[in-house]
Amino acid sequence: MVPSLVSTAGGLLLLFTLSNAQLRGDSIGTCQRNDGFGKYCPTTCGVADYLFKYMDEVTGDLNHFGNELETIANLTEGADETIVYMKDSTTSAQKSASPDLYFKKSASMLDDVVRFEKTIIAQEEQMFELGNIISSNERRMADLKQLSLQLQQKCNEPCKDTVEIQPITGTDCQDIANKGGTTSGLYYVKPAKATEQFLVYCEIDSFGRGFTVIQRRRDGSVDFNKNWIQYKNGFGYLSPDDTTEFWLGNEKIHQLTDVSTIPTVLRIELMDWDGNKKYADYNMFRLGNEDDKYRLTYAYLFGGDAGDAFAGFDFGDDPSDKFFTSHNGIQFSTFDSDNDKFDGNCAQQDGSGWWMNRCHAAHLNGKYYPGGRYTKKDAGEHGYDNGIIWVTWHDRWYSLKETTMKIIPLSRITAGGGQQTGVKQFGGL
Ligand SMILES: [Ca+2]
Repeated sequence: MVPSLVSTAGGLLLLFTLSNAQLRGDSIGTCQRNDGFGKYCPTTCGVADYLFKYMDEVTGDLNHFGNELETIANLTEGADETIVYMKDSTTSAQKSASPDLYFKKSASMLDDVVRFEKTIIAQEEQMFELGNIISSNERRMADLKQLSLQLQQKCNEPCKDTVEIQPITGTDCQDIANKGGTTSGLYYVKPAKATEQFLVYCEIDSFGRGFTVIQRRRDGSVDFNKNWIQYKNGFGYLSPDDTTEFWLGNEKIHQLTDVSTIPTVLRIELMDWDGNKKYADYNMFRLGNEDDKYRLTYAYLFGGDAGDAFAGFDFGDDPSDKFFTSHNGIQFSTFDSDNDKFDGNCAQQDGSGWWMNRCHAAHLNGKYYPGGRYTKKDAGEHGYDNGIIWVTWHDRWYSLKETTMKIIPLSRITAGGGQQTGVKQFGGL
């Protein structure tokens, strides 16, 4: 193609040269001699002849040139298509490729702005809620201030909540009743062998009988799983209105009962979860000293309707059950002082200090089971952690609701009144 184009260009150059000659006319002075035109300067006719002479060739070249242009045009058309394609590609590339840094930044900022807008709306909602809470708190604070003022006024009044201890003292509660004490409440007593006085709850009835209370269970508020020292000294709470649970203490009970001249009666009062009440009186009740591990002794069941659980009980498991569950003559045991007749540790497994044999038919310091009924599962796999038991009334899987253990001189037990109307002599049950 290139040689052809060169020849075509040469033909065109010739054409222009001829045209110039034509425009100049017959200006001989400047005419150049040329072998193609003869020995004369060409004239119009001569030029025409000359052109006719080359016309076919020029036409051919023109046609060829036209073809070439057409080819080029076709190529251009392809280029257009290419350009369109490239444009599309660029757009597509822009769409798909990662945006540049600034585009990213601006997009990110937009996202941030949207997010901040959302955050601001959320925070406004929160502030509204907080505002409500603040209002609510302010109202509460106002109420509390009002309460505080009321309390302050009450506090300014003389306090009436001090424990009232009655002024009369004696060797025990009967002695206090004998001295004129008529009100049940807290008194100081000092038994003959005691080195110092101690506080007790005296239950004084209208017949002038003064019971010294040594044990009280009411609601399970005091844990009776205590050690030797605690059972020795006593634990729980003495209250002037008899509303609290306590164990007076083995040493004090020993001092109160270690009176050779005056027989003492232990009265046990029991209440179940239906409100039924029963009691048992044991005559000649006495607790040995600490060296004898506060051994329990009594002479016999003196009265009551609760049955003689202290004498043991035949559970049907073994003929020796009754003998090994009796309590008379048995030493006191705690989990840290095992004085029982059992290979194991009754106090530890049953969760209380008590006059443990192997182990018991009566167990008034047992675990407190609200509602009364408990199962082996509640009490542990081997029936440990027994409840408050008095098996001659309720079975061993029934824990009593309330118990009281109190003492009184034998001489006063028959004075009449209250539960004494039901007292029967031993053997009459
Ligand atoms: Ca033992």
